Amino acid sequence: MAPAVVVGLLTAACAVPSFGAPRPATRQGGHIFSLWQGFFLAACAVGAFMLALILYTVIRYRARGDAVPDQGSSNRLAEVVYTATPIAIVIVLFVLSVGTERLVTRRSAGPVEVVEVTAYQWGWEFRYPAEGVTVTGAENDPVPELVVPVGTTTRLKLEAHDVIHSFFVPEFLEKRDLVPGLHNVLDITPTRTGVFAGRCAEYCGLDHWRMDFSTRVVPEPEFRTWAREQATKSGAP
Ligand SMILES: [Cu+2]
Repeated sequence: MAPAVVVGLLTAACAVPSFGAPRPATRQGGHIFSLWQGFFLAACAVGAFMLALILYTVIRYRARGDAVPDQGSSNRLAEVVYTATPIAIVIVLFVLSVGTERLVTRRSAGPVEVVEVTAYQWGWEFRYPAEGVTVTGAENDPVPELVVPVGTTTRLKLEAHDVIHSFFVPEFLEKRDLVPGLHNVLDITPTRTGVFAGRCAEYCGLDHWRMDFSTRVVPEPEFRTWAREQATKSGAP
Protein backbone atom coordinates (compact mmCIF):
# COMPACT_ATOMS: atom_id res chain seq x y z
CA MET A 1 0.00 0.00 0.00
CA ALA A 2 2.64 2.53 1.10
CA PRO A 3 4.91 1.87 -1.92
CA ALA A 4 1.89 2.28 -4.21
CA VAL A 5 1.19 5.67 -2.62
CA VAL A 6 4.83 6.71 -3.06
CA VAL A 7 4.80 5.61 -6.71
CA GLY A 8 1.50 7.45 -7.21
CA LEU A 9 2.91 10.64 -5.68
CA LEU A 10 6.07 10.38 -7.78
CA THR A 11 4.03 9.85 -10.96
CA ALA A 12 1.80 12.81 -10.11
CA ALA A 13 4.86 14.99 -9.47
CA CYS A 14 6.46 13.83 -12.73
CA ALA A 15 3.26 14.56 -14.68
CA VAL A 16 3.62 18.27 -13.86
CA PRO A 17 6.20 19.56 -16.33
CA SER A 18 7.35 22.49 -14.18
CA PHE A 19 7.85 20.34 -11.05
CA GLY A 20 6.74 23.24 -8.87
CA ALA A 21 9.03 25.91 -10.38
CA PRO A 22 7.49 29.17 -11.62
CA ARG A 23 7.08 29.44 -15.39
CA PRO A 24 10.22 31.31 -16.51
CA ALA A 25 9.81 34.86 -17.84
CA THR A 26 13.37 35.34 -19.13
CA ARG A 27 15.66 33.46 -21.50
CA GLN A 28 18.19 32.98 -18.68
CA GLY A 29 15.43 31.70 -16.40
CA GLY A 30 14.53 29.21 -19.15
CA HIS A 31 18.01 27.65 -18.88
CA ILE A 32 17.65 27.29 -15.09
CA PHE A 33 14.18 25.83 -15.62
CA SER A 34 15.54 23.12 -17.96
CA LEU A 35 18.28 22.29 -15.44
CA TRP A 36 15.68 21.99 -12.67
CA GLN A 37 13.60 19.64 -14.85
CA GLY A 38 16.69 17.50 -15.50
CA PHE A 39 17.52 17.31 -11.79
CA PHE A 40 13.94 16.46 -10.90
CA LEU A 41 13.69 13.70 -13.52
CA ALA A 42 17.03 12.28 -12.33
CA ALA A 43 15.70 12.27 -8.75
CA CYS A 44 12.50 10.52 -9.94
CA ALA A 45 14.56 7.86 -11.73
CA VAL A 46 16.83 7.25 -8.72
CA GLY A 47 13.83 7.16 -6.37
CA ALA A 48 11.95 4.68 -8.56
CA PHE A 49 15.05 2.47 -8.95
CA MET A 50 15.70 2.41 -5.18
CA LEU A 51 12.05 1.62 -4.47
CA ALA A 52 12.20 -1.27 -6.95
CA LEU A 53 15.39 -2.61 -5.31
CA ILE A 54 13.81 -2.45 -1.85
CA LEU A 55 10.66 -4.22 -3.04
CA TYR A 56 12.70 -6.90 -4.81
CA THR A 57 14.83 -7.51 -1.70
CA VAL A 58 11.83 -7.61 0.64
CA ILE A 59 10.04 -10.19 -1.53
CA ARG A 60 12.97 -12.26 -2.77
CA TYR A 61 14.79 -12.57 0.59
CA ARG A 62 11.93 -12.81 3.04
CA ALA A 63 12.36 -15.41 5.83
CA ARG A 64 11.87 -18.99 4.60
CA GLY A 65 12.73 -21.33 7.42
CA ASP A 66 15.82 -21.72 9.61
CA ALA A 67 18.53 -22.40 7.01
CA VAL A 68 21.61 -20.18 7.55
CA PRO A 69 21.87 -17.70 4.66
CA ASP A 70 25.02 -17.10 2.61
CA GLN A 71 27.65 -15.69 4.99
CA GLY A 72 29.80 -14.04 2.28
CA SER A 73 30.96 -10.61 3.45
CA SER A 74 31.22 -8.88 0.10
CA ASN A 75 30.03 -8.79 -3.48
CA ARG A 76 32.63 -7.00 -5.56
CA LEU A 77 30.42 -6.41 -8.61
CA ALA A 78 27.59 -4.88 -6.54
CA GLU A 79 30.07 -2.67 -4.66
CA VAL A 80 31.65 -1.36 -7.86
CA VAL A 81 28.24 -0.66 -9.41
CA TYR A 82 26.80 1.14 -6.39
CA THR A 83 29.94 3.26 -6.04
CA ALA A 84 30.40 4.10 -9.72
CA THR A 85 26.74 4.86 -10.54
CA PRO A 86 26.24 7.73 -8.04
CA ILE A 87 29.62 9.18 -9.04
CA ALA A 88 28.58 9.09 -12.72
CA ILE A 89 25.23 10.74 -11.88
CA VAL A 90 26.96 13.49 -9.87
CA ILE A 91 29.45 14.12 -12.72
CA VAL A 92 26.61 14.45 -15.28
CA LEU A 93 24.63 16.80 -13.03
CA PHE A 94 27.78 18.81 -12.28
CA VAL A 95 28.61 19.25 -15.98
CA LEU A 96 25.01 20.28 -16.72
CA SER A 97 25.11 22.77 -13.82
CA VAL A 98 28.37 24.37 -14.96
CA GLY A 99 27.08 24.61 -18.55
CA THR A 100 23.85 26.26 -17.38
CA GLU A 101 25.72 28.63 -15.07
CA ARG A 102 27.91 29.75 -17.97
CA LEU A 103 24.86 30.37 -20.16
CA VAL A 104 23.11 32.33 -17.44
CA THR A 105 26.04 34.45 -16.22
CA ARG A 106 27.43 35.17 -19.70
CA ARG A 107 27.24 38.89 -20.31
CA SER A 108 25.38 39.92 -23.40
CA ALA A 109 27.65 41.33 -26.14
CA GLY A 110 25.51 44.43 -26.55
CA PRO A 111 22.93 45.11 -23.87
CA VAL A 112 20.22 47.38 -25.18
CA GLU A 113 18.99 48.75 -21.87
CA VAL A 114 20.97 49.61 -18.75
CA VAL A 115 19.35 50.01 -15.36
CA GLU A 116 21.33 50.94 -12.27
CA VAL A 117 19.68 49.13 -9.38
CA THR A 118 20.49 50.42 -5.91
CA ALA A 119 19.23 48.67 -2.80
CA TYR A 120 19.23 50.35 0.60
CA GLN A 121 17.60 49.93 3.98
CA TRP A 122 14.73 49.65 3.09
CA GLY A 123 13.92 50.23 -0.52
CA TRP A 124 15.02 50.19 -4.14
CA GLU A 125 16.09 52.74 -6.71
CA PHE A 126 16.00 52.01 -10.44
CA ARG A 127 17.95 54.51 -12.51
CA TYR A 128 17.83 54.56 -16.33
CA PRO A 129 20.90 56.68 -17.26
CA ALA A 130 20.18 56.76 -21.01
CA GLU A 131 16.58 57.90 -20.48
CA GLY A 132 17.24 60.19 -17.51
CA VAL A 133 14.65 58.35 -15.44
CA THR A 134 14.85 57.45 -11.76
CA VAL A 135 12.26 55.33 -9.97
CA THR A 136 12.40 55.27 -6.19
CA GLY A 137 10.25 53.81 -3.53
CA ALA A 138 10.94 53.29 0.11
CA GLU A 139 9.31 51.11 2.72
CA ASN A 140 6.61 49.92 0.34
CA ASP A 141 5.04 53.33 -0.15
CA PRO A 142 4.86 53.30 -3.08
CA VAL A 143 6.25 49.94 -4.24
CA PRO A 144 8.89 50.94 -6.83
CA GLU A 145 8.36 49.60 -10.32
CA LEU A 146 11.12 48.29 -12.56
CA VAL A 147 9.92 48.57 -16.16
CA VAL A 148 11.82 46.62 -18.85
CA PRO A 149 11.15 45.89 -22.53
CA VAL A 150 10.34 42.35 -23.67
CA GLY A 151 12.64 40.55 -26.11
CA THR A 152 15.72 42.71 -25.49
CA THR A 153 18.48 42.30 -22.96
CA THR A 154 18.49 44.62 -19.98
CA ARG A 155 21.64 44.90 -17.93
CA LEU A 156 20.97 45.42 -14.24
CA LYS A 157 23.95 47.00 -12.48
CA LEU A 158 23.50 46.05 -8.86
CA GLU A 159 24.80 48.30 -6.07
CA ALA A 160 24.24 48.50 -2.32
CA HIS A 161 25.31 51.32 -0.04
CA ASP A 162 24.69 49.94 3.43
CA VAL A 163 24.40 46.16 3.85
CA ILE A 164 24.00 43.12 1.60
CA HIS A 165 20.66 42.84 -0.20
CA SER A 166 19.52 40.43 -2.89
CA PHE A 167 17.58 41.05 -6.11
CA PHE A 168 14.99 38.33 -6.59
CA VAL A 169 12.08 37.92 -9.01
CA PRO A 170 10.80 34.31 -8.75
CA GLU A 171 9.75 34.16 -12.44
CA PHE A 172 13.33 35.04 -13.50
CA LEU A 173 14.56 31.97 -11.57
CA GLU A 174 17.67 33.91 -10.62
CA LYS A 175 18.84 35.71 -7.53
CA ARG A 176 21.79 38.07 -7.35
CA ASP A 177 23.27 39.74 -4.27
CA LEU A 178 23.90 43.46 -4.01
CA VAL A 179 27.08 43.78 -1.98
CA PRO A 180 28.55 47.13 -0.81
CA GLY A 181 31.76 47.77 -2.76
CA LEU A 182 31.01 45.10 -5.39
CA HIS A 183 29.70 45.83 -8.87
CA ASN A 184 27.45 42.87 -9.62
CA VAL A 185 25.73 42.61 -12.96
CA LEU A 186 22.64 40.66 -14.00
CA ASP A 187 21.65 40.44 -17.67
CA ILE A 188 18.01 39.55 -18.22
CA THR A 189 16.20 38.96 -21.50
CA PRO A 190 12.44 38.84 -20.79
CA THR A 191 10.52 36.46 -23.05
CA ARG A 192 6.96 37.41 -22.09
CA THR A 193 5.13 40.48 -20.87
CA GLY A 194 3.54 40.70 -17.46
CA VAL A 195 3.86 42.01 -13.94
CA PHE A 196 6.11 40.04 -11.62
CA ALA A 197 6.56 40.63 -7.91
CA GLY A 198 10.13 41.04 -6.69
CA ARG A 199 11.69 41.28 -3.27
CA CYS A 200 14.91 41.47 -1.34
CA ALA A 201 15.98 37.88 -0.68
CA GLU A 202 18.75 38.56 1.84
CA TYR A 203 17.84 39.36 5.42
CA CYS A 204 19.13 42.93 5.71
CA GLY A 205 17.67 44.28 8.93
CA LEU A 206 14.47 44.80 10.88
CA ASP A 207 12.41 46.16 7.97
CA HIS A 208 13.75 43.71 5.37
CA TRP A 209 10.17 42.57 4.75
CA ARG A 210 9.35 46.01 3.35
CA MET A 211 11.74 45.65 0.42
CA ASP A 212 9.19 44.66 -2.20
CA PHE A 213 9.24 45.89 -5.75
CA SER A 214 7.34 45.20 -8.91
CA THR A 215 8.72 44.26 -12.32
CA ARG A 216 6.64 45.15 -15.38
CA VAL A 217 7.71 43.65 -18.71
CA VAL A 218 6.18 45.59 -21.62
CA PRO A 219 6.54 45.72 -25.42
CA GLU A 220 9.39 47.95 -26.63
CA PRO A 221 7.16 50.87 -27.89
CA GLU A 222 5.27 50.91 -24.58
CA PHE A 223 8.60 51.01 -22.75
CA ARG A 224 9.73 54.01 -24.83
CA THR A 225 6.47 55.84 -24.11
CA TRP A 226 6.76 55.11 -20.39
CA ALA A 227 10.39 56.32 -20.31
CA ARG A 228 9.48 59.53 -22.13
CA GLU A 229 6.59 60.22 -19.75
CA GLN A 230 8.76 59.59 -16.69
CA ALA A 231 11.53 61.80 -18.05
CA THR A 232 9.05 64.63 -18.72
CA LYS A 233 7.57 64.23 -15.25
CA SER A 234 10.96 64.55 -13.57
CA GLY A 235 11.94 67.49 -15.79
CA ALA A 236 14.78 65.68 -17.61
CA PRO A 237 15.46 66.49 -21.29
CU1 LIG B 1 17.32 44.10 1.68
